[in-house]
Amino acid sequence: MVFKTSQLTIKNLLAILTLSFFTIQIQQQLTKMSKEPFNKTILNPNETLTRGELENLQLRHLRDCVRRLADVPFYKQKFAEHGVNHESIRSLNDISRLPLTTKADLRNGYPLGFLAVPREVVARFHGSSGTTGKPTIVAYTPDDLKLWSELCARFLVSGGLQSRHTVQIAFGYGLFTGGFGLHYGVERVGAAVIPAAAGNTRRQLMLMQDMQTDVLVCTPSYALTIADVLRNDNIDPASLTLKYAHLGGETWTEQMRETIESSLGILAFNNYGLSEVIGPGVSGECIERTGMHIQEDHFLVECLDPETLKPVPNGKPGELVITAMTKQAMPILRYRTRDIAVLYDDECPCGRTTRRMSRVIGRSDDMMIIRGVNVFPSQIEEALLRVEGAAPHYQIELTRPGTLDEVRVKVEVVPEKFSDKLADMASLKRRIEQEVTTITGLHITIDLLPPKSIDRFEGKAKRVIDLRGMKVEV
Ligand code: DLL
Repeated sequence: MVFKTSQLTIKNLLAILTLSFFTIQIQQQLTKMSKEPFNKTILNPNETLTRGELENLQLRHLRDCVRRLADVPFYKQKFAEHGVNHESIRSLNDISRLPLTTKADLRNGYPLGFLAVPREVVARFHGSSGTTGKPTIVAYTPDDLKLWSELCARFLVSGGLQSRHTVQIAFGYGLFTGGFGLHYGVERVGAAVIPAAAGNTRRQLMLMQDMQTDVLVCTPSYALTIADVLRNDNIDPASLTLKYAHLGGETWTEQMRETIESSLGILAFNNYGLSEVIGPGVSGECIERTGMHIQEDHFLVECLDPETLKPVPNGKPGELVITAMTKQAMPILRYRTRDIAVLYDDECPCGRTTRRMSRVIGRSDDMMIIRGVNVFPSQIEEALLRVEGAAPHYQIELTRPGTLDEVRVKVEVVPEKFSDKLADMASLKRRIEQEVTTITGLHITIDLLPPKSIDRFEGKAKRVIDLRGMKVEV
């Protein structure tokens, strides 16, 4: 799908960011209500380098990375086409001379075409699920695994983790990088891990109560599912010892954060990453929650217009393109993540000097073009959660009855507001539709559903049901 940067979309995105800013202020108030004094330790001195020191280190890492990639067939050919080698990288700006890498390139190299070390040196494989049924395989040497734990430990510590804590990991353990990545990150901090894995929500709650879990690690949608069961079973969140959650792996909004925090009585921190680059550990929030600090000593992050592939002006949303410079088994150059976010380079009061990224606003490939307007699912979520009575459980259904995309949003009503009075439900529906129009500029039909009618998620949520390929009667 082609990304069209329409005026309206940029306006909408800026509106989201402005709103997020105010929500961040509220979040900071909440921080003061933390259940224990917040530990502001910074794990690695590289997180506080001056810009000059950092750029010198990055340049060394980038040149070394290009040198190590020269024998990987894909890059060997691309370097020849672009007329570059490691010696042509004289400044960080020279990154624009290097080739981009896409998911399709990795797929063409399936399974191990991008391996940059002899296979005997590999210590672990992971993979990300793909639309083709075959995962994209990624590989790690023992040093890569050490680095990965260190990077996860950095963001965990920046979000309050201390060695005396007990951490319950409710991510899938398997090819998915979430479970193992966070597991070793927690161990690196010296905290205790409960490798609960995803699913069996009542058992998760039992473990949380019996083992006095301090920190929960999972996807935001699974945190919401856990909060739902807690409320269903009439468990008082104050009876839990839970203090923090480190959530990532999928897009979520500030409104969703508020819901998770208030229903579990915790502080929830966002962290970001992707398997092709390393897994979780690319960036994560500190206590200030003014964006996720990027681990810039290992990753070079560009923010490009997805259509022109030129850098977007500072502070504007664009596609993140990431170079993993220091990985041994599978370094990657300029990987097109498809994730749309904004980069911030102003000072953060936490003391880290690294640039930060906003939460992911959407993906250039899940952007919907509805009657010519670009809409991201996160904008719809934001609108829903602004209306009292709408639950954070929804599904966006895309159809194409003629030549244009049509959208319907199915959203659950919270149990306290669900009523058999038609007038009440009609008024709620109207208020939601108005809010969606304010944020997206479009009239989108809302279908209200009774509580608990939409499937709950244990891993990443599936919010968009795309029926455009199928014949649909409407
Ligand atoms: O989801 C790695 C991860 C696991 C990150 C656990 C954080 C926590 P993949 O399965 O390869 O890897 O999916 C990567 O997930 O390109 C984003 O679109 C999305 N994503 C990851 N973290 C976030 C986040 C893992 N915090 C894809 N906010 C990425 C929004 C996220 N989207």
